[in-house]
Amino acid sequence: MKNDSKPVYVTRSSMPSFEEYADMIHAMWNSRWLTNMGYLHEELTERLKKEFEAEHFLLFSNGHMALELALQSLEMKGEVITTPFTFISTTQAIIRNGLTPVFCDIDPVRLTIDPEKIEDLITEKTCAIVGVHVYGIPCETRIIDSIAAKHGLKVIYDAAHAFRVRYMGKNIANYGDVSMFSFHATKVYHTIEGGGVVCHDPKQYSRLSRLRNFGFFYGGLDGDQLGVNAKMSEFHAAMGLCNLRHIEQEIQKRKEVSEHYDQLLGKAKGLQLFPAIEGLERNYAYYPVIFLDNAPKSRDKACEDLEKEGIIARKYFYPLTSAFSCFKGRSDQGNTPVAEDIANRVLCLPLYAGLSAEDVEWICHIILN
Ligand code: T4K
Repeated sequence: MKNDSKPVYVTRSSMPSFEEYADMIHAMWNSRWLTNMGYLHEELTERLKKEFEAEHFLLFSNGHMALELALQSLEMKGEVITTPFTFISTTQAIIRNGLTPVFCDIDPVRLTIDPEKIEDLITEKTCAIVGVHVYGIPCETRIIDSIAAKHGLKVIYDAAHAFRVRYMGKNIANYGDVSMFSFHATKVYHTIEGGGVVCHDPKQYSRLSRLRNFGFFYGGLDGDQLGVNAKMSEFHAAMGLCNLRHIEQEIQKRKEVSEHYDQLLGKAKGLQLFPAIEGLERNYAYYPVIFLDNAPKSRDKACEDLEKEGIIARKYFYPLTSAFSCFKGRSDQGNTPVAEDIANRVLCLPLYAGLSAEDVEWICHIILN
């Protein structure tokens, strides 16, 4: 039996060697050009444009600002159909733009917004659909994109978890009108703090590039957008450039850990694991497990038992964002029984490149007992 005093967290940031990072920041250190679209920022932008197979890509200080400004750049008013099964950032970005979230239920297998339920929620006030590729599971993009085209709605994907995900032969960034990625330290690919947006309309791209720089073009004199400071610094871009070199190995190691979990948990009755989805190339960002049995609070019991052994699994995403007190009076909680049920049963197990086989076995032993 395992006897290790170190906590095992839900994830652990991937890091280049100290020497590799120091080498990356060396020239910048001497030049004293630390931020404001510096050399490393521009180089990372070019690399990520290739990564996302996109013409229009912008870096941001974090994923939340990327999403909030992406929504602002679409200049919308009214209601946005969205999922409550997400991190609070998604809903906050909608509300902080003066838009009203209308919560749609999720698919019980994919855990993403249920396209069958979207059309019933469309009113004359609906302006957009905000889907979340939760845990790197793609939304049903083809159906959502066609519903949006039929009703003249914008489609925004919160792809915070979906770096390197491909779906139906395309990079996930190339669905919908705009996709936001988080490059936070807890993500598969990170820049410590950071975010990115892929969009397809050059006018929107231009607005967005001003919004992240106080509303004006860098070096310009007039600001025609109500912007903020959401620029990425050179230190963050340097980490991003280093981590990009290692992303293949990072994902491969996460795949191995995930497959080890699958082997040990796959035959257990009462556990729903990551869904098999045709056309999906995964990034192994999260390892969600759904406790299907009827025993009350079996997810909570498993979480407590793991914690007693120093294993910090996380209930991403409980509670639903529609239940957050800061949204009271700003939106209806919606009718989302599937999302509520999943939020009460889901647990994300530790998953990161250096997680040992012994730890995986110990975690599974605790869960299966
Ligand atoms: N949309 C969605 C769907 C999102 O999930 C998120 C963020 C966003 C939008 C907004 O993107 P950002 O603005 O964050 O770029 C974490 C992350 O802070 C957040 O990025 C993420 N989603 C959310 C799901 O999880 P916490 O409060 O659970 O993280 P924390 O600090 O408890 O860290 C979790 C574990 O990660 C720690 O136990 C250990 C490890 N860790 C953490 C940090 C901060 C590291 O190894 N290194 C670190 O530096 O929110």
